[in-house]
Order: sequence, then structure tokens, then C-alpha cells
Amino acid sequence: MSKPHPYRFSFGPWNISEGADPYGPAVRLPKPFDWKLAQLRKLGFEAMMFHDDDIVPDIDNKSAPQVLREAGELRKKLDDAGVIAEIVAPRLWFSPQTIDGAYTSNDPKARKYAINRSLQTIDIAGAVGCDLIVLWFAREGTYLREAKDGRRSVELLVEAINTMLMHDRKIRIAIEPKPNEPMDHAYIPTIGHALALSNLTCDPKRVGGLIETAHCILAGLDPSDEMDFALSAGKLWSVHLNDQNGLKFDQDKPFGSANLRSAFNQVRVLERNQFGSRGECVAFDVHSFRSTKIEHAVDHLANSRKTFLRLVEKARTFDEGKAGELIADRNYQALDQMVIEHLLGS
Ligand code: XLS
Ligand code: MG
Repeated sequence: MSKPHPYRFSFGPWNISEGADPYGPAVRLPKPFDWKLAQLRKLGFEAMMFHDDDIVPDIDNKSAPQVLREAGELRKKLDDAGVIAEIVAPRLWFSPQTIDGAYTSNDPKARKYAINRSLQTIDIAGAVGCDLIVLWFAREGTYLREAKDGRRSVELLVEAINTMLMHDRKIRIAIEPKPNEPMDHAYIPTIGHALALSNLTCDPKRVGGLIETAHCILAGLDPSDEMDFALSAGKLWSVHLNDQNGLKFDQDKPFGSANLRSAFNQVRVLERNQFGSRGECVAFDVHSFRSTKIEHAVDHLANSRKTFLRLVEKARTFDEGKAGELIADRNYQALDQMVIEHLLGS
């Protein structure tokens, strides 16, 4: 019998998707929210991630009291299901107002919209009992480097974050870095940038990071090293585990799908640091392959969780003593093979 795991798992409604991509339409029918919530429980997940408009669809056309009423209704559904809201993120990249970016848009009206919408996201998070706001800076960057002033953009990001921190003193903000897509170059491409930005804000203790596997790979970096970096600062507040096959579009493959050894190393870092013991969740930001039939619409989530738990066992049974001896002897050749044999199993 294996030991009970301390991890709490999470995914977002967008992770059960319809398969549309830039080259073709949806290929599966949309599933209603209640169905997604029921699946989440059935698959052994404890938490759900949200964008503001996952909680309140068509948010820009609703009054503030209506938005909060609908958020309260969703909170009741979560409570009844015994599920917590892990994070809430403002979805700032869909609006016609944020074509040129949100907080760093060259248009002051767009910047104002982005900040107001983010403050509303914070109020929504309060209404669903969540204190962790995630910022993925989707369009904060450029298609061509001359289009924006890089230093000014950093100042604008700091101003926006400060306004959010002052709006509600209980919230924490986790920045989710990504180097590109939809932009050519994003302003906050790595966790190093995110934590440096945190230090420029008025309350760095409340600004940390969320690391997504695929985003690190797109930056040419090792996801487990990125996690260790954030953990050294006590600032890894969530993870979006998935996988990515090299430098191409953001694939959001099931965890471990492209590189099982890298997945093992990510789990090992989380295990070594007792990730989850401070209330953090393990989230899977994964998508079905477009070819997936509707009857398999949640298999990528079940499989990612299963792979994660298998790798927890691999991390716990890895012979650290033996590895230590090989390291002391600088016998990395044998260490390499030891990892391979361990992953292959007997
Ligand atoms: C996109 C991001 C997105 C965030 C949430 O690449 O991963 O899904 O996790 O806004
Ligand atoms: Mg993500």
C-alpha cells in the first residue's frame, strides 16, 4: 500500500475544451459548468481554477451588483460540492479594448479598463472565498520591439499591481510568466523576471509566482530549476503542470507526455520542498488533443493526475543514498543510468 499523498489537485473549466484552434472550429460540443464540476469531483480533484468570466460569463455587460450576485451563486455550487476556488485570473486578452495589451497598452483608456476589470476580479475572488489572484500577462509585450517602451511598460505593470494590492490587503498575486504567444516577445518571460517585478511593488511579500511547465520549455529553460528558483524565495504559490514538445505553439500536453524524465524532476522538486503543505494546489493546465472524442473529454486530466501520483512514488522510492554516493564520486554516468533504470522499473 502506498502512503496517502498530501497533494490537492486543481483544473479550470477551460481545460475541458472543444478543440478549436487557429486553423479550425470546435470539434466537440461544449459541456455545461455543472457537468465539469461533477467530473472534477469524480476524478479526485479538490479545487477549481477560474478566470473572472468563467465565474461570470459576459462579464463586461453586467452591473457590479449582478456580477457579485452571480459569483455568490457559483460559490454555493462549489461549497455544495466540497470544492475550493484555487485561483481567479482576469481574462484580459479577449476584450476589444485590450487588442494592444492591457496594463501596458499604449491607449490610456485600455489601461484604465484593464485595471478596473482586475479590481473587479479581486472582488469576485473575495465572493468565491479565494485570496490568490493569477496574472498571466498575455498581451503585455510587442509584435515589433519599436511599438512600446520597455522600461515604461515595466513601470505600468508595477503601477497596476500596486493598485490591486491596495484594493484588498488580503489578496496575494501570483504572476504566471510566459515568454511568447500570443506576443512575439512578452515582458515577463520567466520566473526571474516575475520575482524581480515583485520586488518593485509596494508589497513584495504578497507578489509571487505560478510556474507552468510548457512556458518554461518555451523559454528554453528547465521547469524544475525554475520551480526551485521560486521555492528558494518562498514564492511558488501554484504550478500548472503540463508538457510541451520543444519550441512551437503552446501545446498544453498531458503531464509527462513529451518528457517523462523532466516530469519526474518536477515532481521530485515539489516533493523535496513539501509543496502543498502550505495550502498550495497542483493544477494541470492541460488540453485534450483535438482528435479526442467527446466520451474521452476528461481523460487528459485523469491521466495527468495519475502520472503525477505515479511519479510521486518514483520520487519517494528513488535511492537518495546511492545517488549521493555517485555524486560524491562524480560518477554522473552511473547516476544518469540509475535515473533511467528507476523510471523504467524492474
Ligand atoms: C496560457 C495560460 C493560461 C493561464 C490562466 O498560456 O497558461 O491558461 O494559466 O490565465
Ligand atoms: Mg497556465
